[in-house]
Amino acid sequence: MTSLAGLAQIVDEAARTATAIPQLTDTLPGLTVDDAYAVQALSVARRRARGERRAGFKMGLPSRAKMAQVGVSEVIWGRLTDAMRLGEGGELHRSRYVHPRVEPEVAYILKKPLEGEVSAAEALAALEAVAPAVEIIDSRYRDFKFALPDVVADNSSSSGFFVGPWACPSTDVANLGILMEVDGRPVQIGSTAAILGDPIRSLVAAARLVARAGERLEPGDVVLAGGATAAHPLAPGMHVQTTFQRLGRVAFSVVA
Ligand code: OOG
Ligand code: MG
Repeated sequence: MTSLAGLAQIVDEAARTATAIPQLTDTLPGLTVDDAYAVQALSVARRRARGERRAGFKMGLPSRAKMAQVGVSEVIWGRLTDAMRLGEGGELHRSRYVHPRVEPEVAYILKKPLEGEVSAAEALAALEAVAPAVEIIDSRYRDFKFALPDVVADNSSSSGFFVGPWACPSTDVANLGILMEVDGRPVQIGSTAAILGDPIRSLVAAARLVARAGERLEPGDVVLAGGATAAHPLAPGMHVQTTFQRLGRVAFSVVA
């Protein structure tokens, strides 16, 4: 059987070279979710060895819209590096991805650590700031199709993120309207309440789930709370603008 390190190399190379691969579970139907998280950790260690730095964590599939879109119904998480952070108002290069999609999220940045079982009040007290954000997800699997262990091993499709203006941590983001437009045309409309009822619950879940992997959320970490709506496929020439009630907007253009 292929080692976990061997699987980490496969998913990391697929991401690095923007090449679609078959699902790991096609040939390894017994791959467990725990093994998949170990593969994820090893693949992100390869990025770190190339000089990428820790930037935080992303939560995945916190909303029904997202679960329905990909057919996996469990909250998952992944790791962010500084190389994934894209410049707000800037450009996204389509050729660096296999089949990128964009989804509206809420970003938190921490000023205190969070570890294990924490309350929503403790999570709020650990916040430095909150911001509107969009995540660029790019499953490395052919046709964006995967089972739970596949997507977890593939760092939960992490590939990029744009963060808008940081706001005061006491800003209530529990139920804010979101409008995502492509070239001025609405493509997704939703609310931050789709994220586990309130995105702060996603931060609480992040503290709990990363602790299972022996890690904790650290001061300076960015945590993406997860997609509030289904994700929208990206193509060169598109201008994407996502407006969040109260928080402001995040915009970028897609180039070849
Ligand atoms: C898995 C990652 C999901 C989210 O915010 O729900 C995710 C995927 O849809 O490829 O990032
Ligand atoms: Mg996401």
